[in-house]
Amino acid sequence: MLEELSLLHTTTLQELTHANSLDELETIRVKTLGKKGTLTQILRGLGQMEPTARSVLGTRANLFKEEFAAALGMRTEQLKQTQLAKRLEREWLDISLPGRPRSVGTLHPVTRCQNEIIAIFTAMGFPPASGPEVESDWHNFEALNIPPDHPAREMHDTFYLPPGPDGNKRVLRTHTSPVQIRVMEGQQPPLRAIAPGRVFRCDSDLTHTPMFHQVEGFMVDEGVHFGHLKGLLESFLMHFFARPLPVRFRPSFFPFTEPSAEVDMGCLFCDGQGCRVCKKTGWLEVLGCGLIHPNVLANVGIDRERYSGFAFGMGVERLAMLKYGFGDLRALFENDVRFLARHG
Ligand code: 2U9
Repeated sequence: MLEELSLLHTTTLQELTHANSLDELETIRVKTLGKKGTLTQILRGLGQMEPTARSVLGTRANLFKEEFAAALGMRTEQLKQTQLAKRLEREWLDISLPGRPRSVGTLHPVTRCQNEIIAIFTAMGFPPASGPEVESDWHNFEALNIPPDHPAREMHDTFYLPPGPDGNKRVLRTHTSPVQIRVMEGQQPPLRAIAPGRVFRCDSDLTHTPMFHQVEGFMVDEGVHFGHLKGLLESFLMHFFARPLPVRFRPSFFPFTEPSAEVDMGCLFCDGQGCRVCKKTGWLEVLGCGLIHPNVLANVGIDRERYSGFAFGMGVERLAMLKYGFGDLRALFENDVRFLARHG
């Protein structure tokens, strides 16, 4: 029996040393100390033995039991450590790596420009007004001193629509001027407003799109003159392009203003020296303006003898192209997110 115990002692401790998993350790524990385990049976058999042999074998068997428990504990701890080390190796994470940025949407460059224009004029006392995109012939043409046979109606290349329920002619507005007619029809001077929004012209080539954005504006009061208009527009351009700029007014013609002018500013790309963008002139055309034609004031029931006013208009796409420095109008309508993110 002593030899059996000695052999069991040697093999069991060897098995513990060579075991490579916690499952294997459990198998060895059950095999040795489980209900029917080898050592359990030896310990159980002690009762039937005669006292001297029992004492010798009992002492040895109990020593083995303690040794086994200690060795099992140690090996369990070793294997747990190894397992943890392997897991850490497998699951390591470099927390110093930069995170993956989320792509965030931006405003369309035209919207952004329009918002900036609105902010500048609002700060100068011209709040935004809005009106319908489908307009009556009266608001889009007649009231603005553009009679039925006037060549400006062809110049505008209008999208004509079938008449409305009231039988009146309808068009997609060719400018935002009708918004200002509606403001004037509803109130008496002093009046100030801007009209930002989409306009439509039956025109499509490299420099024209059938839909584009305008911001127009006007003021009507006693004693309003061209000097007020010049001061306002010069101030607007310097705020919008965020730099001092030479500005000049050239005589022009619009049916709804008299006198009328086109506004040029010093070329941003060559500082007025002459380049491809300004076609060697040193100037860029950016606005149209004038004093409101007395016929227009009379059309909306404003006393043309007592009051005078000015009005101006600009194309937002054109201003966006100049501000962000890109040459192709189509970039604004292709919706390539790389372009939009750069200028958004
Ligand atoms: C009322 C009376 C007069 C608005 C004006 C312009 C001159 C002008 C163009 C700029 C580039 C149109 O987008 S564009 O093609 N606009 O040159 N607009 S005066 O005059 C008005 C408006 C409303 C009642």
